[in-house]
Amino acid sequence: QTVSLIGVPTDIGAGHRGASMGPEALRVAGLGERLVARGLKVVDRGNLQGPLNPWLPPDNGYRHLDEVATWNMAVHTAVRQELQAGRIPVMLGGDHCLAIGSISAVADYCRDQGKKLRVLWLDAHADFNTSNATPSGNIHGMPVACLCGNGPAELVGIGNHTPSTTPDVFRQIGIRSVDDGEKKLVREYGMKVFDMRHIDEVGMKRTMEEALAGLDEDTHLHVSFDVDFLDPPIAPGVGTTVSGGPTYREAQLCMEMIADTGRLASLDIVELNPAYDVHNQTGELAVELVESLFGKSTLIR
Ligand code: DIR
Ligand code: MN
Ligand code: MN
Ligand code: MN
Repeated sequence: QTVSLIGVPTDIGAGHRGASMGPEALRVAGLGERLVARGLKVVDRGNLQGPLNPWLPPDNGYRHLDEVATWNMAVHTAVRQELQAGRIPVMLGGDHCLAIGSISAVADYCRDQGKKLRVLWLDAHADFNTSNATPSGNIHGMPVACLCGNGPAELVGIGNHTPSTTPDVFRQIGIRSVDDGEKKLVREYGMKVFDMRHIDEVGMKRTMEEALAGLDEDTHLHVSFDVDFLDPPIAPGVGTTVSGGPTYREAQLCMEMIADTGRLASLDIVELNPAYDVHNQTGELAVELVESLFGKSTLIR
């Protein structure tokens, strides 16, 4: 199997500068080499290019909408091309708005191939905001809503189908920060949210069994890993830390159980912000977790 690393060096969707340095921090932490050590073939496609961050206030409820659309069209095309060639695209983010491009491409590919899609959204946030509900205008808080058709035409229309996908494909894990207006939308759309309270009550093992239930050999599994999923003391290198996230061991178990399904077919690693990190600690942790996601275990391989 071949993995394609695709750098997406942008922070236009975020409220803090610096996630644009994420792709290089993941490379410096040895992501490519560690995947090679897993027995995978790795091709690094380098970084996509797009507009710089104009750092403007929200306009009509959105910050940088045109720039976000331009970046995501590039992401969509690149991901579609790698999937078509039979490779596993791994996005090196970049802020979480890039999931609009990657998941719209994955959804189009699944439709063409007659495959089912399951998306695991590992995040402190639900990212289900709209221009009305958002407290910030930051589009990294909106990708799930956009993918489900609730967003601006410039983003909802990316790819061959509108909406790109439906709420039922998502399983959101580790959630602990949902804005007031966003809460209503999450309920209205019936999002399947495994929040931190659920993880506290039933444990990560049972949570992942529930989130992974119903996968079969026709399922394409996409993981969208927002690094702010992790508990802040172990992962300071993100712009929007939220206390009370999964511990190191809970995060490892989460990744290991995903690997055990054998269905992982595409991945986003997003919101790593080296400007907030300490000696690339968070970059190195993200790489360690991705090794587990690709099947590293203590006793077998
Ligand atoms: C907040 C923060 N919900 C917003 N969102 C995210 O601005 O929409 N932070 N995704 O990482
Ligand atoms: Mn933010
Ligand atoms: Mn987040
Ligand atoms: Mn996110």
